[in-house]
Amino acid sequence: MKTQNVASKKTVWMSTEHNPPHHDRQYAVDDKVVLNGQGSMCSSTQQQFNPWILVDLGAIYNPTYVTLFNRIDDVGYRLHDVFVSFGETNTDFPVDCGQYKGPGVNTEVVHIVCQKNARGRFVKTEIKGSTEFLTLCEISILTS
Ligand SMILES: [Ca+2]
Repeated sequence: MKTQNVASKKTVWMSTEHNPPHHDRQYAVDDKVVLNGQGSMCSSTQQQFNPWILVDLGAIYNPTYVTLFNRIDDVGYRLHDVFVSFGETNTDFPVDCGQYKGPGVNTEVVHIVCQKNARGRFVKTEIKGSTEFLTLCEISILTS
């Protein structure tokens, strides 16, 4: 079966936005992974406690795995203690996909294989338990 990135060009929300407009939330789903210095053209929150990026897939899907593209140029270690979960509303995310302990390295591509029967419309990617920037150049959510 052909896999499909159901996050592509969908609507994204972030807990905060670092240095607008260089890290706009839509960069996370624009189908591009760009090396542009200072992580620009990658989505990034401010440095804050429990930062998150939320993708609205527009309909309910059964994702197989989620792929996170870390920033390319520098400070890749900021990606750590990441939890990906799903919900059918944008306020509650009861379905775990999986997690990534990290710390990441520059250019790292993180595949998180979802637990079986993971299902939802809203996908939350969150660094839990830390005050950190959450910077992602792309989020792919694959269904088959
Ligand atoms: Ca991108």
